[in-house]
Amino acid sequence: MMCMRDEAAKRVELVFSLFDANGNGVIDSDDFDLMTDRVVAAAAGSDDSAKAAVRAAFRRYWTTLATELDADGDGVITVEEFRPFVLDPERFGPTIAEFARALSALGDPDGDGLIERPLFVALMKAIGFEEANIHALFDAFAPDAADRITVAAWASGIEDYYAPDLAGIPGDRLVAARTV
Ligand SMILES: [Ca+2]
Ligand SMILES: [Ca+2]
Repeated sequence: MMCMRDEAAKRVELVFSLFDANGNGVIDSDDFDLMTDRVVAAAAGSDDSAKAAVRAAFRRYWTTLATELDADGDGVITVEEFRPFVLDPERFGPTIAEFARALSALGDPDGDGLIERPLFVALMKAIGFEEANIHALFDAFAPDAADRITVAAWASGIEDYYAPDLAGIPGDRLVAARTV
């Protein structure tokens, strides 16, 4: 049995609550359609291939959950099913790696490898994170003098967010100051 930190459980419980975009308490295909449309709408400056890549990554995220977890075929995933599965790097790591690459690329429409704060905030707000926590996360990625972070920093931050044994990482900022 692998070590699962409380912080890791809280991180993915937050993701679960945000991904339940239609608010019915479970994750379903409809949620991913809503979430994907919101994120793509926030990425207005990205080209079609970057938008297609993030759509494919969201679709893979959902189909991995549905294929691996929805044994009874009712089309919904509960938080009790979601939490241990997405925190299992053996089973979910490749899906998260693709998701991290595609999402972080949306932050860099001009392809210079750097992400400015306003676009980062817009994309993370589209997912549903709280604005103050998004700024805290951006700051934790150590932006440069021009207030930019690297695409690589965000991509690895997303992968770390799903690491069962990590705590005290930038991604914890998304949970820490939660007001609800
Ligand atoms: Ca739902
Ligand atoms: Ca850029």
